[in-house]
Parts: sequence; C-alpha cells; structure tokens
Amino acid sequence: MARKKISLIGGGQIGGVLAQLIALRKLADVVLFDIVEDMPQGKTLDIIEASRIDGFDVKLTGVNSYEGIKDSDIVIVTAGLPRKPGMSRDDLLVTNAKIMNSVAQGVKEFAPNAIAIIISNPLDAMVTLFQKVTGFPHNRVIGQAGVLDSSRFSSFIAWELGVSVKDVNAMVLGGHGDTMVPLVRYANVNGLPVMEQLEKKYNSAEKAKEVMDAMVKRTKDAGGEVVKLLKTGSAFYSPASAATAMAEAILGDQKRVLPSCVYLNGEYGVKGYFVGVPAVLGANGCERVLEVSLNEEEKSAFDKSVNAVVSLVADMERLGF
Ligand code: A3D
Repeated sequence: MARKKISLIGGGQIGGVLAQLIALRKLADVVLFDIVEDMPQGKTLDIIEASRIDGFDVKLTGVNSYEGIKDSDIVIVTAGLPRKPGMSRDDLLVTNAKIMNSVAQGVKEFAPNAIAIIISNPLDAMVTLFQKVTGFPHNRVIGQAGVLDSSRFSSFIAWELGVSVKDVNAMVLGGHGDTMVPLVRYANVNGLPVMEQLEKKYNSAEKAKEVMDAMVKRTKDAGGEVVKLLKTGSAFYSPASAATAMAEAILGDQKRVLPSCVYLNGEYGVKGYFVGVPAVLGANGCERVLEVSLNEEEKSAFDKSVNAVVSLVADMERLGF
C-alpha cells in the first residue's frame, strides 16, 4: 500500500516542527511548501539527514510549487504571519486573508481530495475563508485550536494538582481568541472533578474558585504569554503537536474526540459558522460533532465566543474576502 502523503503549506516555525514530528512518527511522506525559495528544501534536507539516527524512512520533499502537493491525503496550512508582542490574533486578518486566499486556490487545484487542517490566524476566519475559496465539503475543512488550548489548560491543572498531565481531561470550546471557553465543570483527573480536588486541596470553595479562575485566565492568555517571551513570533512546538495528533486521528481513522474548529449546522444552536467544539475525527475528517450540555453561565460564555467569530467573519467579508 502506498504511503499516505501530508503536505504542509507554510514552511516556517510551525511547518518545520510539523515536518519533523510527522517524520519521527512515520505518519506519512511529507511535502513542505513555501514561497521562500530554497528554505523548504533546506529544512527537509536537514530533517532527512537525521533519519539514520532517528530511524525513519518516510520521504520528505521541499517545494516552491503547488504541483508538489498533488495527491495529498492531508494538507496542513500554516502560511501567514504570526503575532508580534502587543498584537491580537485579529490584527493579522487582512494580511493573512490575502495569503489564505492564494493558498486555498493552490490546494483546490492541486489537492482537491485532501482533508485540510488550518492553523493560520485569526483561526476561525481563516478556516471559513479556506472552505469558501476551495468549496471543499465542510467535513474536510478543520481548524486546529482546541487541541492546543485544551492541552494548555490541562498542563496548568496538572501543575496545580501535582498529577501527571496524562490523567487530566479538560476541554476548551468556542473561538480561538480572548473569548474561548475552558469548560471548568467537565475538567477531571481520570474522572475525578478538578473543582472537587481543588476544594479538598485548599479546604475552601472560595479559594478553589480563585485558583481555577486564574488557570482559566492563563489558558485564554497562553498564546500571548509565549509571544511576549519569544518576542519574535508565536508558539510553534505545541501547535505543531496539536495538528499532528489531528492528522494521526484522520489517517488512522481513529474516531478520536478532539476539540476542533468545525462547521456547525444547527449544533449548539449555531448554523453556518466554524466554531471550536468536540468533534469525532476519522477517515472522513470531521465525522460528527458531539454536543455537551451547557449550563446558563457556560452557554452565555459560548454564545459570546460565537458572536466574536461571527463579527470576525463579517469584518473579513466587509474587506472583500
Ligand atoms: P512563520 O514562522 O512566519 O511561518 C509562516 C510561513 O508562511 C513563512 O515561512 C512564510 O514564508 C510562509 N508564507 C507566507 N506567505 C505564504 C504564501 N502565500 N504561501 C505559502 N507560504 C507562505 O509563522 P508560524 O509558523 O510561527 O505561524 C504560522 C501561523 O500559525 C500564523 O498565522 C500564526 O498566527 C498561526 N498560529 C496559530 C496557532 C493556533 O493554535 C491556531 C498557534 C500558533 C500560531
């Protein structure tokens, strides 16, 4: 059986780490595409030259032409500028929409059957634009944000409770921006509610809430925290890991339940927008959306986040995209 093929559109920070992760996990052959001449060729050569040491024999190719992405099973898009300190993700809208427009045309022409995972920011708008330009069925266009935001939230919980992060299950829903919704009530350590553990640790419901509120805030600000420290770009190891997990779920038809930015057709009372919700990822991309019962407070936070996505998409449309 021929090996699967993943094309990475954008060979910058995230694209480079993605290429290495996919090779290390022997997931698929990799094509790294960028408009910068020689750079994707240089990065893939560098990774290949470690293959004897790391023990992988998948093929990696760097290209500057869309021809190279033909017959891709999955396309992962990171093309676009990252944030600089002080910028919000939404500040990237105009520049990255232009880039996404050209990327989507290239993918539509040369990899029309691929499943696309979008990472470029502002995420929810870029996913929407990619689907609009390609006309791909909605199940084949998925944004990466929730896997990373949830992993960040899980890390903070694990540190706070002094437990392995492997036993923490915590999900973040909504748009990939300041309004994202970490689902506190459902967060658990192997089934044990996190809030209950915090209350036991501090012997105070009030203190537990204070500690949780701080973790929720840190989760929402986590991207900005890394940008501030790096000074020259945004997070790249963790988003690459997140998208690799999504690609693995799709190629392996794993039916994993991963919070993803997917098209809602009435679920959660939302129709016609891509929003972060728990999705079943398998061979057909987003195969199903799982609904979670939300209490009034959660529902109102989720609706606020959906409204932020709606207004971001409206801004993009006003700009002519
Ligand atoms: P960076 O290292 O700048 O890489 C972007 C690459 O895109 C560069 O190599 C560019 O040459 C390339 N590029 C520019 N225009 C085009 C084009 N028209 N066609 C193909 N390639 C092009 O950025 P990065 O890898 O750090 O981040 C990439 C994107 O991901 C940015 O928009 C970030 O904001 C976003 N990001 C998203 C998350 C999420 O969790 C959603 C997290 C971190 C970063």
